[in-house]
Formats: sequence, structure tokens, C-alpha cells
Amino acid sequence: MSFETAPRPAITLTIAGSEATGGAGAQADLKTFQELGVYGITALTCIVSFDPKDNWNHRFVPVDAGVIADQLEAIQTCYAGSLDTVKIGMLGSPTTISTVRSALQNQDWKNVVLDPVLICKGQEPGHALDTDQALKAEILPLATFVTPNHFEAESLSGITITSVEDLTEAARIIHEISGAAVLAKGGVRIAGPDAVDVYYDGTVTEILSAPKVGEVAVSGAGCSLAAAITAELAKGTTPLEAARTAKAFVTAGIAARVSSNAPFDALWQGGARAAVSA
Ligand code: PXL
Repeated sequence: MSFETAPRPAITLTIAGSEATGGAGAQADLKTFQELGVYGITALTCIVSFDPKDNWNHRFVPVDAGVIADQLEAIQTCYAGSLDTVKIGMLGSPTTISTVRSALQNQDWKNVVLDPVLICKGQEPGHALDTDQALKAEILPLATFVTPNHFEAESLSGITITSVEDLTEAARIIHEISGAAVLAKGGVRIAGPDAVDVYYDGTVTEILSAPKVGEVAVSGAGCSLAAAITAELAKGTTPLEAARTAKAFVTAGIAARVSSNAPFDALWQGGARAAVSA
């Protein structure tokens, strides 16, 4: 292979928090981007450190708004003209949300994938409510693709979700309020043998289903799913194709998960690679 002729990868940005143990957040996003062949870049919004002395709760430290703005200025100037796809993960505070919104509005985007991370264990409940409202008011309208989990889908749609029919209705409602394609994730929260997600984009409804791998949620699954959608969109696939590829990627990553001394396992992004080469 000639290095000169290697194709230029799509440039893909994640605006996300660091999760120090590597399972979730920006670390999961970058590993997913690399696996799927896109060039990943990051603006860090916060630093999360689980607390083993306190039931693995999240210790949450926001990055200063000015530092977030600096990162985004560097990124957007560096890649002006070649960066049109962004994933938004954990923002964590109303100040961060305003800063990110201003930067996003500095340019046109083809794909804005929002993983609407609403609550982080360890944050003040009142603070989290402000953050949820700011996310819905300021970031959701900019999204072209939204990937709520069960809890986030209930919060965004206002309905209780106990079945695939409820999840489908929630996906429709979230599409109505955002205009975005939606992949609403049932994960292990809906009873039955399969992990079911519902895709809806205003025209197509598709149930994406895979056998559950255990009944316990795996760290990094939501981040990696949204990151995989982002990578595929950056490469030019349709939202529905991106959702299908991402579901397969995450299913393989959960099957190949990494265990640690934490009470939860972490998805391994190399799982899909191993499945292909096996
Ligand atoms: O999975 C949600 C999530 C996103 N981003 C960061 C996190 C977590 C959960 O731990 O720490 C930084």
C-alpha cells in the first residue's frame, strides 16, 4: 500500500466528557471513530471520575467555559471546510450548553448527532434539572439525529415506556419536537429476550433488534452507538444505514466486553473487528 494514495478520512468531532476508566464518553467515541475509519477529534466538556469509595458515583468536574470555547475555536479554524459532522455527548451544565450552542452556530453542519445525556450520578438534582431544560431548549433543535436511551426517551417524549410500542411512540414524539432522525434505545430496560431499539425519521419506522447479551447495561454502549452513527454519517451513509451499522457494532462490542473491578463491564470497540476477521 502506498502512503501517498491512502484516502483522506472524514473528519469527525465529538464534544464530550472524559470518563477516566475509558468505558464511556470521549474515550469511547474516539475508539469508535478509529474502528470505523474516521479521523476523530475532541472538545472536552468535563472530567468524570467514578468514586470507588462511594458506590462508583460520578465525580464530575466541568471544564471552564472559556477553555471549551478555545478548544472549539482551534478545531473549527483548523478544519474549516472539511468538518461537517459532530457528535454531542455529555455537556453537564447550562453554561457549557450555551458555550457549545454558540460555537455550533458559527458554521453549517451536515450532521449533528445528539446523545442527550441527561443525568449524571453525583450531580446536584436541581442542577441536573436546569441542564436537562437547557439541553432540550438549546441543543435539541440543532440536532439532525438523536439517540435517547430509555430514561432520556421518557424524559424527552413525556410518556412512560414499558413496551416496544411505547418506544415507537416516544421515537415519533421526539422526531416531532426535534425534526431529527431518532434511534430510541430500549436496551435491557424493556422485558424480553432481545435488546430492541426503534428508528424513526418521519417516514421510515424500523425496529432494530438483537439478542440481549446479559441483563446488565454495559458502560459505553450509548456513547459508542451514537459515535458509530456519527462515523457512518460522516462517511456519507443514510441515517437508517448508519443506525443499522451502529447497532451491529455495539452488539459485537457488548459481546466482547471488558470486565474490571467496577460493578459494570465496558464495551470493547474492537469486538466488531474480531467478529469480522473470525
Ligand atoms: O454514558 C454516559 C456518559 C457520557 N459521558 C461521560 C460519562 C458517561 C457515563 O458515565 O461519564 C463522560
